[in-house]
Amino acid sequence: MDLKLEKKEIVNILEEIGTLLELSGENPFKTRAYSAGARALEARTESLAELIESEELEEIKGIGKALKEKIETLATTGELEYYSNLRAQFPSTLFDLLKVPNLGPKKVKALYSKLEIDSLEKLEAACKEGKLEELDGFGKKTEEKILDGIEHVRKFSERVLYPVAEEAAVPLLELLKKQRGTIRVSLCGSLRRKRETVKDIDIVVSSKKPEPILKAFVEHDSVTSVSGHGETKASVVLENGMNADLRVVSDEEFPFAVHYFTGSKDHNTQMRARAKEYGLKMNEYGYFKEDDTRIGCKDEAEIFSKLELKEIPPELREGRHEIEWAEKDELPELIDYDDLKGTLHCHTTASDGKASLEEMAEAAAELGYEYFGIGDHSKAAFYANGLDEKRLAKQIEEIDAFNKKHKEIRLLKGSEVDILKDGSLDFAEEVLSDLDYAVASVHSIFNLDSETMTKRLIKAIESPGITFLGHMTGRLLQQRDEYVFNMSKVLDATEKNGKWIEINANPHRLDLDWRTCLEIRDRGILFIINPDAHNTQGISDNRYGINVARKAGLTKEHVANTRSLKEFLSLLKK
Ligand code: DGT
Ligand code: CA
Ligand code: ZN
Repeated sequence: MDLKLEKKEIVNILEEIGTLLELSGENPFKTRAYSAGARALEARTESLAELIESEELEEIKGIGKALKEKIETLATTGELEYYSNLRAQFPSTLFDLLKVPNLGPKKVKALYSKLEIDSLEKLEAACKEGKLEELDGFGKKTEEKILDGIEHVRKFSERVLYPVAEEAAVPLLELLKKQRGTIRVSLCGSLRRKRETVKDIDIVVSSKKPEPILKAFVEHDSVTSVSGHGETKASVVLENGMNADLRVVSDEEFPFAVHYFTGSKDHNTQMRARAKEYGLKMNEYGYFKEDDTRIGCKDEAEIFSKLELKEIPPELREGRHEIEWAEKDELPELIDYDDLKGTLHCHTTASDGKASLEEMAEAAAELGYEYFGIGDHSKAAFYANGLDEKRLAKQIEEIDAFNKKHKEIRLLKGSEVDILKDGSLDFAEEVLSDLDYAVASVHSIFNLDSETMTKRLIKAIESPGITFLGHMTGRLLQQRDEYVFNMSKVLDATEKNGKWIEINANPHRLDLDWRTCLEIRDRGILFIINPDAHNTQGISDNRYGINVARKAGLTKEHVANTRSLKEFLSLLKK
């Protein structure tokens, strides 16, 4: 019997359904039926296949006919509409609240329905403002406990954003590089592949004497506890709550270990299958012929070339198109970190930025940018002190004055115009026509149905004065889902109207996602990488946007702001 889910997975889903029903205020009998069913199923020693084949499920105390059918559907199809519909009723970030100690479904329901709290961030803010005290059963003490609990959840949550992991990894790599016995060092895992979120840090070192290297690693300042310390491997917990693993291998094995632990798993599986076609077994120690003789490789490039592949950059190793590209010598020459000649979509103190126009411009010039597009909020974004027509006109004058005085960088006039509920814009076309560019963004009313949201976005992108949509899906990593809309229709409209696609480089957003960018890469639509910076340091966030672009296989040619000022201006005119 071919089952899509294992028993344990189904038990978890049944328990979750119980929780979801409790959240939606269902009667306690119904809720309890699911958790009881979950426990009954878990308690049986037979395999799921046996239980289904012998028709015994229904007989189990706690599992009736209805539950039996749901279990069978889950087991055979891997899905259950009832379950997905329930889940879709709540934002996914709401479930994070359940991870806070002592917050059960009942309390979460009260927080959600009475105070509209649906994420850890909102919960934290509400506790700090003392808002929970308004609710029955919550007091000052509870608020303090919840704040501690949030800290705890954050510390031990599964994944962190890329910059958090990178910041923790850099000092470890430096430490390992300077150890006397170290021959080679490489970062591996999702961090080397530049994923948007990272679970743990993987590092491989080559050396003849692992011991002192492992010792230095577990004794590093940032280590709070050691969870494993063997002869060639150590695992530690860092002060930011992350795990880090170090493996020390011989220098002959190093390239294979680095390749293996860089992953991804899917990439590794495909590589192993290809090795097999070449009569080789592949693992983290080397290539092995049928008679077990080992074939060494001096570096990763040689590992690939043994299988007649060009060297695949780590960012592309996600088990997508990379092996096919490497085989046909079609690997893209990935855009690089110093390829951007300018950038757009940045805020100043005129709206919700923390630095003045001059300060932002100076910081951008220091990064080597030739042009820099101001894009403050428009008036509908009143909470962000959005500009009205009059203040925008004044800013345009300031920019003209700046450009007269400064030759090192060209400021471009722009606006981040709010897309109103019906897709019309917060500024009229005549206003937009005074600007060099405009980005249109959704900042409110996220929960429209798909059709309405799709129409709204299309209407905005069809507006003549708009250059691209800002943070198109609205997601906030680990905080807020994308809004529901038909992406391919919006992309069609983007293409048809000769508009661009923003890669918003803010590490909380990384919107558009690299997976989507990869899928649409060859449509001929230009991308633009923008930091959405609200202070001077924020401009450097563009490097996270470059991570996205590289993972999507984009070259310089795909990205509008790799062009010189002159070319860029002529692109904007079109
Ligand atoms: P994450 O979840 O952000 O830590 O992502 P990774 O890719 O760093 O995953 P991790 O740390 O579990 O493992 C590091 C690499 O080791 C992974 O990318 C590929 C390799 N690896 C781990 N487990 C397996 C496995 O079961 N099969 C294969 N083929 N490779 C594995
Ligand atoms: Ca990892
Ligand atoms: Zn925005």
